[in-house]
Amino acid sequence: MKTISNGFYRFLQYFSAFIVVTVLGGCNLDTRMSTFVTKGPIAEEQLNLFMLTVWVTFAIFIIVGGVFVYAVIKFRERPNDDRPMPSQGHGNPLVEIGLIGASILLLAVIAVPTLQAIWFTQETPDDVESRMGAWYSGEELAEEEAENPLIIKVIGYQWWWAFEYPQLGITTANEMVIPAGKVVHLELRSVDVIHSFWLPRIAGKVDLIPGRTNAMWIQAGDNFAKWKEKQGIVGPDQDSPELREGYASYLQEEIHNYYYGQCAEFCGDSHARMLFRATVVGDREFEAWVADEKIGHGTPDGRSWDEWYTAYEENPEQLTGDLNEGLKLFMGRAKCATCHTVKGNPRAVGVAGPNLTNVGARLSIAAGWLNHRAEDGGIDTEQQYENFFNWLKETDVIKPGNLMWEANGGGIGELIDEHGEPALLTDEEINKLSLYLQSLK
Ligand code: HEC
Ligand SMILES: [Cu+2]
Repeated sequence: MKTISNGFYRFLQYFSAFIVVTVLGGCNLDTRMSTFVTKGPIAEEQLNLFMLTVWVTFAIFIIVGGVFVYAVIKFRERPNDDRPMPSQGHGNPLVEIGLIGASILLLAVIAVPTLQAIWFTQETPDDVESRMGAWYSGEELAEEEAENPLIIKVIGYQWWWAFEYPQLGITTANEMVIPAGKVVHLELRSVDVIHSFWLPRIAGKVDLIPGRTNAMWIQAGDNFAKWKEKQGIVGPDQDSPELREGYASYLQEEIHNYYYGQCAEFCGDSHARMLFRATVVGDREFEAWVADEKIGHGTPDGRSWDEWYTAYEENPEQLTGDLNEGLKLFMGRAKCATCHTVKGNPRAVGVAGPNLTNVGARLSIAAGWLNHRAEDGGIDTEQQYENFFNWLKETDVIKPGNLMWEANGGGIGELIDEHGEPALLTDEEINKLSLYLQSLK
């Protein structure tokens, strides 16, 4: 008898040590996709609500657990115990009504801030300093657009994201770029199944549902007013160049960054590999990025596109060099342009796959699954080359079931050679395509 209980106690000791080490060991809250280290008002609101719920339930846990432990200790059986059985209570109206009342009260305590938070996150605020007209000077905007915040249409595909900027006439994929401290209004749609937009440090989550447009707003960092409030600077009229400078350096140091997002609704084979990024930059940097996206790319050898295509049709042999060879494959045998758009190139206008304008300047491909971001935040070009190469060689291995490999009739998995025989791209061809893609920046 004694040995069994000793063994059991030893087991309990080890088991609790194990639990403490594993649970607390996982307690690094400052990770890339942490919901605890927030960088924007929506995530902050959600965290506050979560913590309120935690405290309320923790209080219930302590009270119920306390009563339980008290009863277990007080009424436990002792050696030679000849006390009478404690009274066996049942149906005490006072206790029952009291418990019902307490539950209702606690639910109310949680419900009110929950509803407030839902409204807060649903309604895009009209923040005067976030209106496009107030900060965007990249080009003249139509009047009603200047009154709005930046709008981004987020479109979910199996298994990647398109980000359209309707006011600016540009589209990018998998890495959205947004200005720091500004309200951004998102319209979320899906072309196939349900996906979910989740950018943990900034905001989450809203579903992308086929046949329906959902809306949400996000903001990386606080606006000027909120920042002042947190600094303890009171009075709405407080404004000065020094304050503005302080606010600017807050954005620069704490908010400008590269944020990690993820599809948060199971959406098929490669759901776990449907990530995305948000690069948060300053206003001028944002404008420069937009300008780059609008221009897109010229030909690899500096000819005009008309000249290039004339040469391509007359005698492609005269277009030499790795980049020209890569582009010839892109437009020809490899059929890349049937699915991908490259701004600038008038014949690369496919829409079944991600827009590849400036894909060489992005820090990841394959919807964030293959990374080439160097430690200093720039591009690790060797890794980038390898990622392009592997992606083109083994798309189906890197993202099982992905639609670049599988697409009916046009997928890269079904290429043919000049004799009409099935023939995948050779390593040499993939090399040239990879170099070409790297040059798109
Ligand atoms: C049948 C249409 C189709 C064809 C043809 C096609 N692609 Fe794709 N491509 C896609 C789709 C769909 C994706 C997204 C895959 C995913 O991440 O799930 C993609 C993704 C990519 C990506 C990653 C982009 C990003 O932002 O993550 C690159 C690079 C790419 N394709 C290059 C090429 C090249 C080069 C070719 C020609 C050899 C090619 N594609 C041919 C449909 C196609
Ligand atoms: Cu998804």
